[in-house]
Order: sequence, then structure tokens, then C-alpha cells
Amino acid sequence: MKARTRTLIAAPALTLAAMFAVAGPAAAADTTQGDLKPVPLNGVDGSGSAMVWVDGTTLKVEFQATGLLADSPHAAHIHYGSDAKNQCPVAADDADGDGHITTSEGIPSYGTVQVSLTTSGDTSPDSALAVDRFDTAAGGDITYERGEIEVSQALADDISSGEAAVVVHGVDYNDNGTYDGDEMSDLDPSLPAEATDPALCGIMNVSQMADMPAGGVQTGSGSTAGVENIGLLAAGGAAALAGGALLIRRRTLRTDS
Ligand SMILES: [Cu+2]
Repeated sequence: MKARTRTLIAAPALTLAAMFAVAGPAAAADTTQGDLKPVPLNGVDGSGSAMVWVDGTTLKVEFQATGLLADSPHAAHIHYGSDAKNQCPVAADDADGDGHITTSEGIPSYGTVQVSLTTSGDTSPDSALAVDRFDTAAGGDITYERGEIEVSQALADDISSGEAAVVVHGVDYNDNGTYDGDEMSDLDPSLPAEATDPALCGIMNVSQMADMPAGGVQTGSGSTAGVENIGLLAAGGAAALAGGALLIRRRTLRTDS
């Protein structure tokens, strides 16, 4: 009889845990992915791949790229435009016919900067050219991972739709191993065009792989992620009703958009 009593007491706790597991952030994540390919005309012999997980209004982004100008900062962004083609540029997008695709010439294809894929600090479009906070591609390679990137609900929905682009910038037209040249950037006239013209681009299509990577939306680089998860679980029971209301509100917003 004691065992049965215990089971009855334990049951509500299990139910709450199960509710949280279903309504929790990890289960709600949308996964998008795409291959990074050279932007035509820009002389890049590189490649890569990227994944973007959307969990409510929080993003986790991973990308790998090779064949970039080594040891030079490479601005990287998520681009999107509601009135863009949401494709990567083609050679015909060289509007001024100078033989290169500038960042601006790519905007009708991939849209404007929505998220700056910096290694630290701000990730808004304000940091689009924060050259001291982008990966410098040691040996020409970048392995990027960052979680807990907060965006608006509208942008989260746009990315979840599978039409956003990951664009990595920075090329070397004259093949001399550094950003230079007489042609200046269309984004910042104090920088060479080589420093900002797009190198690699990929559209982040909706993925069949539904799972978040190990560590979820946490950066996963230390043991604190586990501690935060324990805190989340502890708060989960009390917050279950509030969380449910939030999910309903999100769905409403999504329907309206
Ligand atoms: Cu960009």
C-alpha cells in the first residue's frame, strides 16, 4: 500500500516534467541548413556549410568554411529580405558590370543584413562591419558556433521559413594575400572592396534534421550549460502554465504574420 501511495504522489510531478518536455524550447526548435558556395565573379575557390536553429526568438548558428583569405577578418551575416529573391547572387547581378558582385549588388538576391555573426558582443545589423569581432580564418578556414542570439519574432519566423542566407564576406581579387586595392567598399569607403565583397553564400533551407545539437541553444562550451538547464527544469514546473500561454501567444503572432 505504501508503494501505491508513493506512485500517486509521484504521478503529478512526472506529468509536469512531461509537459515541460513537450512545451520546452528544444522541442520547438526549427532547423535550417545550407551549403555555402562561392559568389560568382568574386574569385573565391571555397566552400562550406551552415546550420541555423530557431528556438522561439533565440538562434544558434554553426558554419564551416574553407578556401577563404587566410588570417584576415571575414564579416559574416544572416541576410534576408521580404522583398528579396532570397537566393544567392548570380553573375547577372553585377549591376555596374565591373566584373565583381559587391555586397549591395547582392541585396536584391539575399536581402539586407539581419544578424551579424560576430564571435562576441552585439549580433545586430549595427555590427555588420565590426571587423575586430569576426573570425579571421586561420589558414583560410572558419569554424563558427554561437548560441543565444536573440532576434525579433518576425525575423525568427522569416528564418524558419527557410529563405534566409548565410553570407561570408572578404575576397582577394588580386591574389596577394591581403585586403587592398584601389576599389573601395560600397559599404564603408574607408575599407577596400576586397574586405567586404561577398565570398560565400548559402540559402538556409528547412532541414529534415529536427534535433538540436548537443547542448541545445546553449553555447555548450562549458559546464555552466548544465547548471542553466537544471535551473530551467526547476523553474519549469512553476512556469509551465505561463509557458503555455506564451506558446499560444506565439502561435497567434505567427498566424497573423
Ligand atoms: Cu553579409
